[in-house]
Amino acid sequence: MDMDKHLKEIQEYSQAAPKLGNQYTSDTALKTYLSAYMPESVLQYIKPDLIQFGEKVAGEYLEMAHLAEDEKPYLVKHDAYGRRIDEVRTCEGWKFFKPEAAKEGLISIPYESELKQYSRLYQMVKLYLFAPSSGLFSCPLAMTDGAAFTIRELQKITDIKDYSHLGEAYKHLTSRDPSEFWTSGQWMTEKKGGSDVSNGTTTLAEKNPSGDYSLYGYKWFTSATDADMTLTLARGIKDGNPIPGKKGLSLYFSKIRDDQGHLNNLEVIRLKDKLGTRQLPTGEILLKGTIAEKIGKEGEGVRFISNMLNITRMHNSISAVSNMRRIIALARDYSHKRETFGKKIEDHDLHYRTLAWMEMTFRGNLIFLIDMASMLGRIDVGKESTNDKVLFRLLTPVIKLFTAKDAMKLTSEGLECFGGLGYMENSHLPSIFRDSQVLPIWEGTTNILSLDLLRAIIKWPKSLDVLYDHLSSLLSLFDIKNIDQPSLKEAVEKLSARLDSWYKSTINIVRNKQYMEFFARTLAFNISLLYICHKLLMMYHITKGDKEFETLLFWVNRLEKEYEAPKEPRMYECYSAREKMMGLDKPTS
Ligand code: UCC
Ligand code: FAD
Repeated sequence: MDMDKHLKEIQEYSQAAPKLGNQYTSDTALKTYLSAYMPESVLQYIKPDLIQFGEKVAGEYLEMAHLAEDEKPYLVKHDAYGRRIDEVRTCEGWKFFKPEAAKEGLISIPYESELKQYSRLYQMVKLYLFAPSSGLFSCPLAMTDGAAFTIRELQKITDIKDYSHLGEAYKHLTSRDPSEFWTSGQWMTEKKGGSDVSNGTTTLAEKNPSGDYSLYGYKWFTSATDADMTLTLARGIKDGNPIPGKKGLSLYFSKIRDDQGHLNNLEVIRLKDKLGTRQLPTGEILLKGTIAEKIGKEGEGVRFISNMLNITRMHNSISAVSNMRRIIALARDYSHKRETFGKKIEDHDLHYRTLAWMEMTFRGNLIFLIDMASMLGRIDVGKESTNDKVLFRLLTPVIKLFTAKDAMKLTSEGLECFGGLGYMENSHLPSIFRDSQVLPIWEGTTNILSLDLLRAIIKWPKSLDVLYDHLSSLLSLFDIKNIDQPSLKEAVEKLSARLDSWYKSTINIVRNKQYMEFFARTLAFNISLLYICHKLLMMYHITKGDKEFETLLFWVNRLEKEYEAPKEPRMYECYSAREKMMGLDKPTS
């Protein structure tokens, strides 16, 4: 036997790598759902753009995204002569995306509003195609969209001319011209609190004789330190003392650099060393008299910045769902290339079943996203139904938390589909998983968002009725008694019974102040499952397609397995009972 030849052959052997096709044309679920949510004429109009963009994100953009991942940003604090410069250096890969985002209209589309109520869905579909090939530039874009939306909302209640720079900023944020386009930061989190912003914010705002403010504080997490501007919270001062609590906080707008390019009285203390999102220059920033303008109403900073939160939470969901789709696309292609036990892995029933689980899971999340983006589109242009505003408020925290958790499960399973290769950094697969782990944390953790849901329900007690009526109307698309397909009949019956029992028990929880908070998370997951199932039922009603039918059955089955009926908490689960039961060991210190 020729061992040299043998060794040469082994060394030269390489496994065929997974490849991405056009990310629009190859996404059957996306195309099907868009047909249901957009008129054919609108879809035909945007199709050429989606096709060209679907091609770009699978080619040139992906290469740039990999570059951004391989060449992490770094901070240069001093120049050669000892001068403090605090320069955040980013690579070509990262820099590539800002002009591209402007040219592709990734922020401007819903503000130009060419397609009226469909503009937002169009934008969000492009962002969905973009996110996993964006080298995390999707993050500054999320905040940019949030800032543009917040400024536009402010315009509705005040005269924008009151704020000298705000109108100008809006133009930059929504520009298609790369030389004009700005990105925005969102500085909320401080050392003492990212969730509890009202109590955790220690940044102080001192009024200057010119009418603007100087900010003094430490922003503990600021993603995209290289943004052009930011919206931030700071605490007012009265009679020489900080105004305590929520009423002390107002919203401020600030440019990061002055016209000469110097930092606006701030220091970048360090860039964070993170589990994922390594492409993103997340820093700690010391505000040393940063010049800012107060915007919105005095003492209502949290309420005003919530506009931004609701948009960035939608972007979070876009990233979650698109990460699911990306890992499936790669795993599916790989399953056709990798052979084990004498056949392709796609031909092993058990592997195929894993891929199918991923696909079905993704589809439910995708319809949730498209539905919410459509709703936001109607709100954007004032064409919302009476229910849209209530549902959007109720469901924004829900979609954010649900899609983020599903993204974690799915991308983990997705990595496993590549065996050991999925664990290799140079495959660029691990970042899909790592970058998903941030999604349940930033923009509000799962618990905080569950409490936000509760807050919305308490504010509008009728919102549960609105949700119930909306889902019931989808059920009534089918006349249960006359369904002749047994598995469909069973699914519709199950859904109907589950919706009724959910409504009754939820009304009871909301009345029961003692356990309300305890059930917030259960409530959020139950609503997600119910909402998705009913939307899939609607989708099957429209398409009568086999795939839509199977997806519906999958999700009704999931609802049956995961639905959690509210019941009195066990002692070990309850803080109030902890003293008696000692469910947890004592803290170490
Ligand atoms: O993490 C961040 C950036 C990451 C990078 C961007 C990624 C984007 C995705 C891209 C993917 C690649 S920025 C930091 C994010 N931080 C948070 O999400 C904060 C989490 N904490 C909360 O959400 C809290 O619930 C708070 C801070 C919003 C509120 O807590 P409080 O202090 O208890 O305040 P209240 O009393 O509950 O709310 C104050 C007012 C109320 O209005 P009024 O006074 O009229 O009753 C609330 O109804 O604000 C209103 N409000 C809202 N309104 C509060 N939340 C909302 C909301 N979501 N929508 C509308
Ligand atoms: P904490 O609030 O201390 O929460 C700790 C735990 O306690 C969590 O599990 C939480 O769910 C739980 N908890 C807290 N309160 C309650 C409650 N009432 N009931 C039940 N459970 C509760 N922030 C910005 O402002 N701008 C940025 O650009 C930004 N970028 C970021 C980038 C990255 C990579 C990361 C990881 C974070 C970023 N953040 C940013 C911060 C992020 O928004 C916060 O970390 C997040 O909101 C959580 O706040 P915290 O870290 O203070 O956690």
